[in-house]
Amino acid sequence: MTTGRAGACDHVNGHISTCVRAARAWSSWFVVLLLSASCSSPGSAGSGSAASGGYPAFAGGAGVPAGLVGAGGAAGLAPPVATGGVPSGGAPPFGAGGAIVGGAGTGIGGVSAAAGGAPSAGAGGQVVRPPDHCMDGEPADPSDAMLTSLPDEWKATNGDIDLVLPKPVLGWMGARLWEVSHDAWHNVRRCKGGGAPPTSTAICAHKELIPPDQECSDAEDGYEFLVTHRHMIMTLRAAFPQHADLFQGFPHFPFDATDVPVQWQSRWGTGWSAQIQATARTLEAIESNLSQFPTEGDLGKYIQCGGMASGASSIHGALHFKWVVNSSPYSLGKQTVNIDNYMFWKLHGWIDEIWERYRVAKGLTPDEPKLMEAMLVQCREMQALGNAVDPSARAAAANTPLPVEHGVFHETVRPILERVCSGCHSESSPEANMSLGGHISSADVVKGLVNVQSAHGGQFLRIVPGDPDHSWLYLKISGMAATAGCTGTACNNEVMPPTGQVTLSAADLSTVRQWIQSGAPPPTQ
Ligand SMILES: [Cu+2]
Repeated sequence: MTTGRAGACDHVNGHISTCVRAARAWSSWFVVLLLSASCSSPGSAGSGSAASGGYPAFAGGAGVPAGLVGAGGAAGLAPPVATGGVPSGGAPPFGAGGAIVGGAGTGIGGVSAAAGGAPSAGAGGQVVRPPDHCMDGEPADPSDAMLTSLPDEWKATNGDIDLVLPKPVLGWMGARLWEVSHDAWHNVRRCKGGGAPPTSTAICAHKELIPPDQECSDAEDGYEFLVTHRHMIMTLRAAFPQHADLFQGFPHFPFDATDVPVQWQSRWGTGWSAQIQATARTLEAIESNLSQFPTEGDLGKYIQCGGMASGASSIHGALHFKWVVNSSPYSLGKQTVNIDNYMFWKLHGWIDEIWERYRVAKGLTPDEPKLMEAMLVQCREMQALGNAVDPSARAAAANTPLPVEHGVFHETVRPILERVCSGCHSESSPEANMSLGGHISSADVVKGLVNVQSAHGGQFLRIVPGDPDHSWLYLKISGMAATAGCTGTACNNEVMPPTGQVTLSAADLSTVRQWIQSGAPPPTQ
């Protein structure tokens, strides 16, 4: 693939520059660097021979751009990322030793060694180091040639269809522990109050991995949210270059049911809330709304967190939860597996696109050193998190038999929660740190509810025995949260479940209410 690159810096319809589009097609950020060398500084030495000579070698699917080194001779990548402070796990700075051409040279020191599979002296006196996907990018996966661009379908017993990435892609991600790393990436941002209490976040035992910027606490967290998902998107597009459209976002926010695949249309429900529509319009006109977001991180925080202080829900959450198939093993609402879901990439691709438009409007280039470094840091972080989590421990827990239980909660309330809520609030990835179903005993579900502080309900407890009208869970499902007088900075008044196909009947509501009213007793064994 030799998508147009030379002189392809003009902006398309005020959208992302074609350079970036081309970069994304192949798409490791290190290719962005190469491209930006030719895009952002036309006329520089970097836009000349070495750069052009290098692209086909990489884009042709070899994955490892041996051709770059060959063509470039002594050209070394000007490494804006290698500015120190990168927790690089021992990899030496790359590009060192190579001649830097016009500040935008091409070719990566040591990549030639990686290409051979064994470290050896690189050409031009380059530093030799082992292959490093965070710096080299991922090679195209052989299975790419056999894929179609169609997602797989998973069918629930009620006929709901979940769309899932093709099996080879799931295998690729699994082999790299992406599901667990991505899950841990979010959880580790909830260890210090990002979500309370951290019931299922074993990752929090790894204190050294807990970032100071916890979920939704500040703009830095918002920035990391954008960057880490871009890291994943671009890596996948590099690994499956012929099917990069699997990881392409919605072309615009799905305002109408017809904007989403036909398999999801039955779950459209009542559409979007007025607030989400307003948020979407703000983002779709991002070039006119720059002043609302002083920094990229502010934009990321707005997308990820919404305006929780004012009770506004986030557009990221709304997109995640609208199409949840509760019983799906690939549920969009289950953080442990949601990256398997086709929709995950549609929604995150769209978010990434909005962010890129913001960057372009702000005059930020794809090779901005801050971004390059942040991408590398996020790649390293995911790797460290994946290594810290032991997937076999998780599997063992899933195989532990549950106790036999009885009682009102277990027999009447639990089935409702299981049907309506467990797609997002499961034991394995409890949204808001609250498990309402999955492989968990009813005793533990109740323990996580009764007299437990709510995560996004201000002063409210989840369940106050005998008092449904002051129990945040009941207020949320009955639609009374907005008028309940939640105070503080963590009030999300959105009705649960989110607007979509799954609904609670009046009978369901009264079952839950009666259980709370009678003192919310735990199950018996
Ligand atoms: Cu995520």
